[in-house]
Amino acid sequence: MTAQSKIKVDFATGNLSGHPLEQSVRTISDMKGYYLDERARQSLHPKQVVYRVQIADAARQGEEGGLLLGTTFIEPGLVGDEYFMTKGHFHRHRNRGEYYITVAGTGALILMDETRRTAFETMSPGSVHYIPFNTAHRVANTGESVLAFLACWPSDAGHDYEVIASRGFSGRLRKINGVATLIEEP
Ligand code: PAN
Ligand code: ZN
Repeated sequence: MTAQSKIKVDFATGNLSGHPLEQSVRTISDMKGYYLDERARQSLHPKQVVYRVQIADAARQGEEGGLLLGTTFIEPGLVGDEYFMTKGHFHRHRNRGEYYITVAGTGALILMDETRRTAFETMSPGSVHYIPFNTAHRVANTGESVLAFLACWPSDAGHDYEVIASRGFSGRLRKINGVATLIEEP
């Protein structure tokens, strides 16, 4: 007996299709507090999309032993000299890792361990990134086109946005003389 998979990935764009599929959107107004230059953020249209996330079989969230698959699409753009980026999070269960696989565009995966040491890996189509447990992760689009990446993570990992929302990462990825540069926060 053969069964047809219900979800498909378009490897040109990263787009997931089929069902069940859950989609969420983060706009400029959702990103209040995440950028250094708050006036630059306010000068952009509040409904401007920063990123979208598609999650296959999101009902599995919280299920021990399962895996989730999603695609994130980050628009190109800047808030001051900071790139459009995801909010970033630790997993609520700190001992849960994750894979990111870049499909389209160019970007940077910013990683911060629990001692607040921050580093980044460059992302381009085909690049595979392992996010170890106990590590906060955020992605910035450093290119001129949409950055799309697939993610696979344990369904019971959960998302803890609190630490990043209140303290941020210890470094910000900024476009300095045209180059993505990690600037340590004072
Ligand atoms: C990803 C992220 C996605 C959006 O699926 O959730 O890229 O980023 P934020 O969750 O930080 O807004 C993932 O890391 N899941 O665990
Ligand atoms: Zn994650």
